[in-house]
Amino acid sequence: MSDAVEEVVDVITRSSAEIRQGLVGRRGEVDEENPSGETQAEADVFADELLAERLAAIEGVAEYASEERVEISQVGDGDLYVAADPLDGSSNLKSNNTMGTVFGIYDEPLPAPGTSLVAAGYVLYGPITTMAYAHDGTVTKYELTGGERTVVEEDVTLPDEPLIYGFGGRVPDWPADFEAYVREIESNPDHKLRYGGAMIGDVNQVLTYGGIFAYPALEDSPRGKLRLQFEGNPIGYVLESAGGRSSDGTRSILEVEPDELHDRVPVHVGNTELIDRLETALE
Ligand code: P6P
Repeated sequence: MSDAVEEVVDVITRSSAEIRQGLVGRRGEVDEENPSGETQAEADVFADELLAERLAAIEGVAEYASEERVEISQVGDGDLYVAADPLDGSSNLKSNNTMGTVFGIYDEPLPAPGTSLVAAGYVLYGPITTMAYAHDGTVTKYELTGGERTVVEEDVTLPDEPLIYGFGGRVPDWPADFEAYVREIESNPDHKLRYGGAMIGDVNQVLTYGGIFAYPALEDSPRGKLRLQFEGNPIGYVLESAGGRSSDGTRSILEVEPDELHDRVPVHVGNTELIDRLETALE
């Protein structure tokens, strides 16, 4: 891990402790929308401003961009470009369910394809604060306490036998070919449904138990809901580093060339066999 990449991960580790603590008292909404047209929670703004300030102070970081801000912040002349979803699943705050912080560290100016990621990961605010971090083709899991991280598992790989599935969007809005695929997955008695409304919580279950998470293309939203720079790419990079696959329905999410910073992308991640079958089903 290069010094600058290590410093970014250290800053995110330390910041996650303050983000988690800062959720208390910030469960309301602000009278603003993010660039994707979603109403912002107080905690979204808090997490974004905290990360922006801390990451901008790192010499090796050139740009910071997030789901919560329209423009890319030029913060230095380094060679790392950091994209974050500061608080993924913030709508879960009201119901006190899991949320996360997602980050991608790119080596070219944003918006950038996932193939230019040098590292990516996510912090999960569950019963325990944990991090899954992918770099150099391997995934490490940490427990985070007091602003420090402790390795709990190295060389994390998806279990061979998929167990869970979770699919976003309304069923009536699923294209027929995707729905047929879902029915096939559901028909396997070894699979069970897990969907919690925060991508990071659902993806972490896939990383832990094997299976598939998807927020697919919808009839009224062909690019789905999730954002390429801040969600699709980092999660695709983590799952592919863990021996799984990602797909926008036709190819690895990491191959998708962005047009705009806030592009959406259909997200499907999980065991290779399930993603391969998905792409065949959508052909
Ligand atoms: P829905 C959270 O707002 C998010 O961006 C992802 O974390 C999550 O997977 C998805 O949206 C949930 O969307 O339509 O189920 O509320």
